[in-house]
Amino acid sequence: MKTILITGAAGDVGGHLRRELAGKYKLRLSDIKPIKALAPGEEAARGDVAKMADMLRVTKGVDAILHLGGFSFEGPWEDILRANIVGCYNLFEAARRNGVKRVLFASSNHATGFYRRDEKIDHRVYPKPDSRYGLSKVFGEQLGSLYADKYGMEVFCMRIGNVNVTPADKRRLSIWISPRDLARLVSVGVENPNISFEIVYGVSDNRRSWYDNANAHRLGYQPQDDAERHATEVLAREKPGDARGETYQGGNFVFAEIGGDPTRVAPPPRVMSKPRKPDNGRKTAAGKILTKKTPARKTAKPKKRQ
Ligand code: 15L
Repeated sequence: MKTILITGAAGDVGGHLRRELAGKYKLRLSDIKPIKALAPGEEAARGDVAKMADMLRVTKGVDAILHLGGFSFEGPWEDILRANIVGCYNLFEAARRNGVKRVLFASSNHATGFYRRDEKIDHRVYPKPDSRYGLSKVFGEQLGSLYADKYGMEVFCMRIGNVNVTPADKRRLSIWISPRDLARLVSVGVENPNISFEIVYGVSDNRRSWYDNANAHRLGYQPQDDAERHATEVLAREKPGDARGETYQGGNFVFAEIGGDPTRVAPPPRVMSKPRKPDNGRKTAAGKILTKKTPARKTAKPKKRQ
């Protein structure tokens, strides 16, 4: 049985996953807070993500890491910097030094929170963080990309919506993930043998989803839950929200501390197209690109019929 390190294991998401993954993996649970009441198959390894020595100790000898640790909402820059930037770096670097290849990174819907609710986005969109917190999640994803390319690590970034037993409000009807669907997604991240660097959305199969989660499905994710089952109940207790928060996917994170006019949010730059072969040469009729090294073969002009 594989041993998985869960950082930030004392939090709510950690609690759901401990229950859902019990018996499937051995769990090493790490958090800055003490973890009490260990279940069979669990061990505790207390550690502060901001301390490299702690991360080197807790990452030793595991098969994969699920990095939930750090600040899980908007906060002062000093806290985000310590827990989510320094902490994330320490985690990846400690994993690399200890030879742990597989890291599942708990990214967030707030990495793309400045997309509008009338847009459907996939894993290839340009990030549009809605907060310092969202920005730290973009940092974590890009750190994962660096460690995958440079050191051959296998990094699975899950842009998690909101983990709860039932969806809490109207916005969450689009981004909710049930604990058991999250456990399914985590299992894909741990077990799929062909992961180098991937971004997926951590959401259930919600009818109102703002995400095209084809990449997760391609990798084997089969969510079973849909927030719609709870929609009548959720909408009946919904109070009218702030129009600014209603426009963007990130909700309240978007308009917290907002200074400018939120209707003027810039469209994403056109930089996310697929890389192409350099077309610094001419193309043959078959579409082959000719560079200086591969000159065009002279083709004889068809002779005119006499
Ligand atoms: C998140 O990323 C947070 O960790 C969580 O606390 C929720 O606020 C969630 O997003 C959300 O958007 O509902």
